[in-house]
Amino acid sequence: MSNLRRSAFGKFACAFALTACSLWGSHAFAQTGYQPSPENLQARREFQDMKFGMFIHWGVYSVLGDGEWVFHNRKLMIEEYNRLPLFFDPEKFDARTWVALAKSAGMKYITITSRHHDGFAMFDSKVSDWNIVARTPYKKDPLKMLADECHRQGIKLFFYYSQLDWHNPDYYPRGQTNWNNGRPDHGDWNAYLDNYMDGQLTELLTNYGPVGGIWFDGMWDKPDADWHLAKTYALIHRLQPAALIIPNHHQTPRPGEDVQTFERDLPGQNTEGFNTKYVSSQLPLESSDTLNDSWGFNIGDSKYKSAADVERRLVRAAGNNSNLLMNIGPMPNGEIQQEFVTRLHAVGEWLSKYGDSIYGTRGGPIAPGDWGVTTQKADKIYVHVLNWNAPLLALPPVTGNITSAHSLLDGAAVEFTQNVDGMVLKVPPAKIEETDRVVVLTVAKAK
Ligand code: JFZ
Repeated sequence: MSNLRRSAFGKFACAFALTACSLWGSHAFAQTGYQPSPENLQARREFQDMKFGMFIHWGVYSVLGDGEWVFHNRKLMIEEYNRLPLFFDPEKFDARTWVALAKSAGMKYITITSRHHDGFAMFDSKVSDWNIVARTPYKKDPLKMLADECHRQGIKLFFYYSQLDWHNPDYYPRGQTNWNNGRPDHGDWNAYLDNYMDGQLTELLTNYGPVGGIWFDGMWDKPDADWHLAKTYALIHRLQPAALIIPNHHQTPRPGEDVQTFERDLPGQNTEGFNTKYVSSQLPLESSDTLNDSWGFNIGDSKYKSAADVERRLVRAAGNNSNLLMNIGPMPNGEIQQEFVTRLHAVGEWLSKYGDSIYGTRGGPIAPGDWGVTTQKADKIYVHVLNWNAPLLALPPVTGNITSAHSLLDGAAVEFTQNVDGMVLKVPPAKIEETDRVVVLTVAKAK
């Protein structure tokens, strides 16, 4: 969608962003009085400990190799798009390979598109036959295989679920991304939300074992609509109390939501122009991004980020107390292109050495800066020097007395001074290709 963002979509996004903040008020209070259950609070802590996840955008749109917005971008008619499932037969799809790749990258959870804006269900849904089992020659449920494999390999599985639907006639009145694709000019919004969406969410939270949560997207298409959030959020928390609700609505979190996620931005940064600058101090945070420049498979997109770039984004996310959800768009035959595999393996290799300074940590205690960030866990503070060339690094004071400092990589002692005004570290010289120089401070809690 990237090239779009600067084109039609960009104009739409800015217009949309402007309207959104004014019109949200009316339906802001989703699950008022929501008290997260003990299981949900535990799941939130585990989510924060995981730090790194694999985002997967995969659907019948992958066949056209032009991203997940191709239905909209080419202004296709429904009967034209209805042909796509006929060509979707991912004989090379292997859940074990996908889950093993995520694990080899050091990723602890997977978030996959159970259905995107084209409304096509990538699972065996009895709510509608617009799904992979009923409409493709593949006739199998890849989410079932993935769920079983994730449970087998100890990886948590989350489902991306689009509230926006360009295919269902009951998605009516239409939204800001609408075009005349042949749907009748009438429909039943309540039936869409209460029967169709809640029906499919019930299937996803009943037929696939324990689910990490639901990653919603698409409310931005109808900013002033009543999305029945209170009912839908209560349904999810009733069916699976530990499931986390993660809404990509780019707005201030509402009651009933369990994680705040930022798209293509670190928390509070709004370089994309559609993210809120509000950062919750209560909810776990997540930042999503693409390994190349596209969410869905895009045959012409070779703008790959380097492994070092991904590592730095992961470190900066952790330093901002956030997870990183890094996206790949598998090919229509079910294979994952080598350029993604190579980079993910390299990141996994890096995490096998630096993982202690990421997993299970929280951001801080020193605020992020251009020079780098800090993460903390138990009596350790990890100083991640990402962008600093001088031999000495002066940092603000921290609570407690630093009793030792050493390089995470080789354990070598690091010289430091500490007083009430702060500390000065003698930063180890950067080694070739060293993405992140990590100095581990051991802190004795102030008496
Ligand atoms: C949304 C989806 O549209 C996209 O396909 C992908 O799934 C991504 C993770 O999330 O991307 C958006 C949606 C809305 C805006 C920007 C990106 N917006 O409102 O500016």
